[in-house]
Amino acid sequence: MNTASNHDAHGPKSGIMRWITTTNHKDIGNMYLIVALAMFFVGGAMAMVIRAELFQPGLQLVNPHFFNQMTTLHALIMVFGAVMPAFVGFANWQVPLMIGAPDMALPRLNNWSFWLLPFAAVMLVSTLFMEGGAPAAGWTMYPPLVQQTGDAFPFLIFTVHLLGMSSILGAINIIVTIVNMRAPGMTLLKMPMFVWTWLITAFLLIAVMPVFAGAVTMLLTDQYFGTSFFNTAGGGDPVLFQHLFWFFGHPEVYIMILPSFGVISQVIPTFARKPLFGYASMVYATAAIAFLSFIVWAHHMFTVGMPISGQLYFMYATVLIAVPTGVKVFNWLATMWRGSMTFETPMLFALGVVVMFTFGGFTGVMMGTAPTDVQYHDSYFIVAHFHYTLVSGAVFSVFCGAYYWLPKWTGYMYDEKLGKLHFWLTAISFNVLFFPQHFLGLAGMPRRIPDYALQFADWNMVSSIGGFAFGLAQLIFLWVVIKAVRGGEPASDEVWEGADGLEWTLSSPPPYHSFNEAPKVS
Ligand code: CU1
Repeated sequence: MNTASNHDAHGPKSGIMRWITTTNHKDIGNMYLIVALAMFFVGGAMAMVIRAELFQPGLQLVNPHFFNQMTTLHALIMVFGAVMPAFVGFANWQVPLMIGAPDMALPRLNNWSFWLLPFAAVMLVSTLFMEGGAPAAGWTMYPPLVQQTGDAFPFLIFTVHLLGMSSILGAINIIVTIVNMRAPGMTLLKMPMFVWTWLITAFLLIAVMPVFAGAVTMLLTDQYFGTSFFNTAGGGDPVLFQHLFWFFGHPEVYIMILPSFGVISQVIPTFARKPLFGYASMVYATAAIAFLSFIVWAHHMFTVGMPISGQLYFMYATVLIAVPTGVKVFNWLATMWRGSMTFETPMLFALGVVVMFTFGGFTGVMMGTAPTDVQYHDSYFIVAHFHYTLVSGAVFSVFCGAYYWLPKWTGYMYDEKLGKLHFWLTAISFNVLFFPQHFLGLAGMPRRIPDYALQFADWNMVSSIGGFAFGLAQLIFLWVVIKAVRGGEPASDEVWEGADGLEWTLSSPPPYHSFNEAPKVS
């Protein structure tokens, strides 16, 4: 495909019009990544406010309502403004390149998918300045609390609709591209793993975004049009909203995690100089995780008073996810086994994902178990858990992919020393930030609270110090990216030595320097 619409009779468009009208997948990928990075810092600044308030017991910096707005917006911005757009940016850049397509299948739709996003993001943040203020009921928007948000409430709903439309249109584009535009000979089971994970993610998006849109529209009609879907006074049930929300919300977790799995399934083989172990099983495990993600939603609701049979079903279904996830972790480890490994920044982040996401998986099993979940529900333990899955699972993977592909995107090598510094400061401060929150939760500290009992003071202070360090460390990433975009040492044809031409879709038997080789030291 060409970029014809990016030209008029007088040649290529220039200035701002070029970016507004572009249909080029690389331009659009860049814009997604820039928005994601900007929103990462906006959402991050809100996290800094949260950790600053929690540095000590007592109310010192912000009032409780503003604190609740911060936790709500931090989550919404990080999920919809930072992590998802970052992976869509990766998809725009890499999916056409990886399948040998000249561009996305629907380039003008691609332009529109992107341009919905910055307006939705700005509208979401602007609710902070509206009469009554930004939503403060948590990103899960449970009624009836969320409807007391005031004037910002309908803007919140509209924002969610815009973000959902952007995601659905993007997902349609990705599916159409992958299904129709693969180079001759690239059968489905020869596609790079990143392409596979995005194909499956796109189906998840199309399946659950409309449910989310429906649920928030029901909130809206309850508030303004006299319906009573979630209003007990009119015969409704607020728990119905939780069912609808989590039918979207649990697959949403995998919408953020599957592309992450895709990225590290590209990176680990490169830096182990071996094909991905168990490629086909990786594909099937991804599909299995996606399927299971639809049938486990009420594990977020064990304490609403559901029948014991319901609790048992959702518990068993949830724990089942450990099987395909275990297949993946095993395959990553088997890929590294006796590989010629080197540890450049992308590999460090990939290893960070494998180790720390898996740890988040363990605490997930603890909470997916109905009888024990009652202990952890709504405590800081769950805050610790989902930050292990979404920060060290998804955000680390965004860093991993960014470092891995920056030389390809910019033509310049990034600063490896600064990259490694970024990784180590990030990994260490991440654990200082979130590991103590397990202890706080187990000791009984509730989540979404601006003040706490004195007994929680010590670990909160440790956590906040880790938080500030984590925030500062991200400025290094910003600097590395700006430096690489501006120039420097040109990237070589084979950036990651010895990995070029890796036929990583090869199936077993593994190559000679793998399992079958005699140990080097005997
Ligand atoms: Cu879930």
